[in-house]
Amino acid sequence: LRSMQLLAEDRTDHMRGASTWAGGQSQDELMLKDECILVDADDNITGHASKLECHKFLPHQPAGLLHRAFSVFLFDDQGRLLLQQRARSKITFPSVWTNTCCSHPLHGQTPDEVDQLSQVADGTVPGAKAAAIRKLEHELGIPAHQLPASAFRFLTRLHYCAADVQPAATQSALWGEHEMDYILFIRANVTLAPNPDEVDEVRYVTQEELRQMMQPDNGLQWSPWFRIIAARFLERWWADLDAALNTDKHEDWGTV
Ligand code: DMA
Ligand code: MN
Repeated sequence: LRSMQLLAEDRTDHMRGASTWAGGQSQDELMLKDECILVDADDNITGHASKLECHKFLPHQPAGLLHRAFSVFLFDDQGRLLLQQRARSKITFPSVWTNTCCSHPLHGQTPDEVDQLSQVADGTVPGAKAAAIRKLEHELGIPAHQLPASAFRFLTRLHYCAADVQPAATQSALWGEHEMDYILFIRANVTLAPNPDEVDEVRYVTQEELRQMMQPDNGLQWSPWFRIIAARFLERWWADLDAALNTDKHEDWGTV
């Protein structure tokens, strides 16, 4: 709950034009510590900046800073997709339902999480995969040995921007995402131990169950990136899951 307080204070401070940020608790600390990789619209690396800087949507920076991200879609051996509901204490997009795990490859990690464009062009993206393994363990408690890098399939990149309007706090969006999102599929049977700082709920769903869950009348909130990916790609890739996981049929490494 400390995060929530800091969040409220921080929003107020930004509205007054000041900027104070008291670190100390995990979500706030990660906002300062995590150094995201800045890119241009062609995914060329232009530098790095804190997660806080990247995700602030302010008058002088209305779309934040474009940075790299990844979105993992993990399926079990029955072809069900693992969803998570983000923790209510997340600073950006709290409480929304979304795909298995999302985060950012970071600057300055060991093993290296910064992919060169040659590693995008050849589809290997070891940096994005290493970041995915790190965060699947952090958010969902999946041991790394259950997630060999070779089991991930890099499908494509999506460039999107979405403001996070949290009506309880303020009418104006102060946070958002502006990302070059690497979409990774994996099929693995895993053990879960969700981290309550990150995840409120997890659920395996079939395609039909997801369709039901996403009906507007049942009132669940969905992350904007998940809604975009669901509308543009997920249905056809999931319907053809063996090919998506085991062949190059749905790979598109050249297009953003
Ligand atoms: C950011 O995810 C990445 C995407 C694709 C939205 P996140 O906010 O869950 O990142 P983190 O868990 O590192 O805060
Ligand atoms: Mn981001």
